[in-house]
Amino acid sequence: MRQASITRATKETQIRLSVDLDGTGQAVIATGVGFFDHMLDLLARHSRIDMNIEAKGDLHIDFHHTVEDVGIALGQAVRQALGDMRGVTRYASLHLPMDETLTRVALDISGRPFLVFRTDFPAAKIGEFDTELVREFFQAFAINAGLTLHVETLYGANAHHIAESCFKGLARALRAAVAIDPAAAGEIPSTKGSLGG
Ligand SMILES: [Mn+2]
Repeated sequence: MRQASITRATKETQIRLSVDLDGTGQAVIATGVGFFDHMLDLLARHSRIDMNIEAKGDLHIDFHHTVEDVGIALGQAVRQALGDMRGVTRYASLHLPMDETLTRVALDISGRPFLVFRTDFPAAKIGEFDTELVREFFQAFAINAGLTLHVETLYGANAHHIAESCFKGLARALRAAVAIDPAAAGEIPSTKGSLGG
């Protein structure tokens, strides 16, 4: 069963979260940040990873701790659910169009975390949401999930579309990369015989 639950409590945030990599994309999301809930809902729906995410953070300061800590906990859950990564497809990449925006996402479930994030936003805010937090989420998620993750927005004009293309691109790449490769089910997809560093 490729499932995991994480509970994480600090002075800044309290998070309860669970994932099922072999789900259908059902999402129950409540972070207190409307735009972030919208992005996480897309992430679950398009990855087909079931996600239950409940976060209570210090939103009276700003959204930074909540967004980053959900990224950390969600990454930890995905890594735990992957186990020894036996049978996974491992690599995936795609271009994700969203109206005028085009974002390319490439990822490797490598156990060797690395983020390249080449996405600029034409606005500092989407509603109350700081657009710089998109990168913070991707960084926290990639590092804790053990992903090598490259995100590049080739062009785009609308900040909402740009953010959405990044999250949907991540979701679709994750869906393909975590899928069990039927030709190699039971095998660890590495000549080293293990993934994880
Ligand atoms: Mn939208």
